[in-house]
Amino acid sequence: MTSSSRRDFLLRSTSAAVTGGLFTSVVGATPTSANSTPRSASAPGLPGVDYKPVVTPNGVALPHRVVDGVKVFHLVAEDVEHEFAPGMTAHCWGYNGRVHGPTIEAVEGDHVRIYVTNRLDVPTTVHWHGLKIPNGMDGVGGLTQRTIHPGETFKYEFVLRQHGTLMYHSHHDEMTQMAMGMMGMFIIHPRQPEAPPPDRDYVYLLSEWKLDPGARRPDPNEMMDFNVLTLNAKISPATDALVARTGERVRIRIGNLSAMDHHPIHLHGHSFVVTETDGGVIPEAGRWPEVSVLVPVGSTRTIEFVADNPGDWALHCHMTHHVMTQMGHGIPNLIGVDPSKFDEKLAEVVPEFDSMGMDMSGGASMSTDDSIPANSLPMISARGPFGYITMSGMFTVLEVREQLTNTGEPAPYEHPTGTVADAASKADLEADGIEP
Ligand SMILES: [Cu+2]
Repeated sequence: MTSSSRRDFLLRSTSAAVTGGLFTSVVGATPTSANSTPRSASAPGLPGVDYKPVVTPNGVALPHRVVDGVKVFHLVAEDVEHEFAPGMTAHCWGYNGRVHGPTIEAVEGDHVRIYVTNRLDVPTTVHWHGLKIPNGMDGVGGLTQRTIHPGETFKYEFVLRQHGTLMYHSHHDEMTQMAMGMMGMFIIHPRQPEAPPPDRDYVYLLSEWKLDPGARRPDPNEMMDFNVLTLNAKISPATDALVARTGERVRIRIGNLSAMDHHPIHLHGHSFVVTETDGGVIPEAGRWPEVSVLVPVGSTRTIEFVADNPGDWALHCHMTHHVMTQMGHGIPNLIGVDPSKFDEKLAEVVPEFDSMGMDMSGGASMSTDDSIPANSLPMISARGPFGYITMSGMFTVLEVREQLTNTGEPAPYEHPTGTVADAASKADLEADGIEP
């Protein structure tokens, strides 16, 4: 199909969809703003009028301009020097100077045109994961298009016929290009929402990497032992916290484009329901309460809940090795071993060695300790108000507060008296008949 016939096809498809009834219910839909005039289903959806923009923690939205009623985006595939957390960077591949790429956000019925410029040294394509689009726009190298050669700019163009939490990623030399970071989220808001938008609408993309201590390139050949597990390409303590005021309705959209691992994402202190997958909205009768949601590779899951429990609540992958960073796994099991002769023996070969004070943090300091290898981080995260938090990787915190400051920044959580677990007193033990 030539580009002009393709455009005709797109235009015909749009008008057919409108006259055919697909969008009939939203033609002339009144936007949420009270003063605005009714707008047609094919008018480009406006932020703040037709939709409430999502928040991508540690990320950004891809800007667009409107040309003759079409939303025009531009993705640039390129080398990116990416920081996973202070002290750990890598030469990755991403889009528009970022790993992962910026979040694309639009509205059901929008006509979008997405230019993709390839500034890499290798051919690539972009696939629009979960989108119901013409086959030739699907971005599968060799199958639905020829690849975008270095220096070329391709044009993808389609009408958004659905709403939901979707994704985009390279679909050429997938194993390498996705392992290098070439992915992002694609959010399509409903033209006419069934319910008011949530107070908070967060977006995460999960991924996994192999980055050996000292290495500067992720290793795409890894298929088992991923050692950097990320939320929006960041590891704790660099993951932004989520924030909510008590009583607010919170939505968290989670996509997973890891190479090999599903991730059970677990939220503390609340229960939630899964409201949609990348296949669409789950009917209310088909939802049930959960505190963990398994996000399979190549899928999205959207959860919603009311933040009704103030405090600092962990949000993390429940696979315990996925909240470690750069953990080595070829280690003998020393649990229960008597280490008393250990230092003596080891001192014969490593004179300076002292096992006292060894822990999994790799030492008390995070970044000033030059005894850890270059471009590496301790396996676990950072200091919390009560000491070391023994999680890194796919871990962040949901900060729920009764009040937020004017800037929206939460103050440190102050636990009401008597609500923090602590050492039991002698009187407690005696009163309850507990013998430690
Ligand atoms: Cu995981």
